Amino acid sequence: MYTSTTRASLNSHLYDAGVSHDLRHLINDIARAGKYVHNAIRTTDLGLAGSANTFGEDQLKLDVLSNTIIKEHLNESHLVHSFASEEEPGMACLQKEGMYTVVYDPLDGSSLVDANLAIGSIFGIYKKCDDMMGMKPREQVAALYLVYGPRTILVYCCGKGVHAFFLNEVGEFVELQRNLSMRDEVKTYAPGNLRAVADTPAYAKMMEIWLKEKLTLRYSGGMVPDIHHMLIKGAGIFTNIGGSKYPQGKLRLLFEAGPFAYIMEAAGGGSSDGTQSILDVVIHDMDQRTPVIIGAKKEVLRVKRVLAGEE
Ligand code: P6P
Repeated sequence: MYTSTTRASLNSHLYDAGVSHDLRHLINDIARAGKYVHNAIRTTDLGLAGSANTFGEDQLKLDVLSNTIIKEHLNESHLVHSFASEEEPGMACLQKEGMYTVVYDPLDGSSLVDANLAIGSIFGIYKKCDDMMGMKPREQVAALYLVYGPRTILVYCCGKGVHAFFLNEVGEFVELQRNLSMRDEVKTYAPGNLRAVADTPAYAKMMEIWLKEKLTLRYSGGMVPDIHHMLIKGAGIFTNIGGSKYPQGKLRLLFEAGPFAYIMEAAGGGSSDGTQSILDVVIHDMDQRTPVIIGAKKEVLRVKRVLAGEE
């Protein structure tokens, strides 16, 4: 039985880690929003909201509710100058005096909820700006995600290690594991957008290599639990590359790939869009998609070589 008295709270951890007061307060406010999303997942009836997001995807009631919950908490923090949500078009200003710009996917993988699979919320935090065009995910000052599964876990990074917390019995995020780190090992693989195997021979070759090496498949269809799995185990590789249906891959640079690349590389792993670190991909569109290769650093390099026909 865990008791919060024996484990540092998220707030005390952030304070002891020397995170600036403003960023500490913002992360605490995002964590508070996560508790309400955790509750919404368990109590909101499933089904379509009757609206569509900027990608033309049907929004579930939960997508809309999660987006609203997070937006309200960002507003209440009085620390957010502007934000961009995967569920809304463009950027919006919250408070002129705010110090940060927050980009987020309020409920990634929400279509998995009716199958009772784990899903998550993803956040990237930048110094305040009014226009992100020309910027890169490397400019993030923090990134965090929550994964809503058998337990609700929050993982954050502010550039001083990657740390995990769980929502305990009294509704407090308490420390689960400090300094998550990636070994250069790949025992499991999480290959997304497998439909691309049919029209991308190099992807088919990569699958053959992993099958011949008898790696263990660990793929749920939810980016957040699938990458969290690697960070907690300290090994693995995750891919979601382009094909005919999604030429640039299915995943979004700003809301999904950028925050995870920040966290994964801070944990000693690697990330790539097939050419360069995802952190160095220039943002030219808020809805930009990107191929994603992320996980153990050496394996990311091998995937890059195979996809480039160099191996
Ligand atoms: P595929 C969920 O819809 C999502 O955005 C990510 O969470 C996940 O990794 C990906 O799409 C799944 O893509 O092509 O495997 O269905």
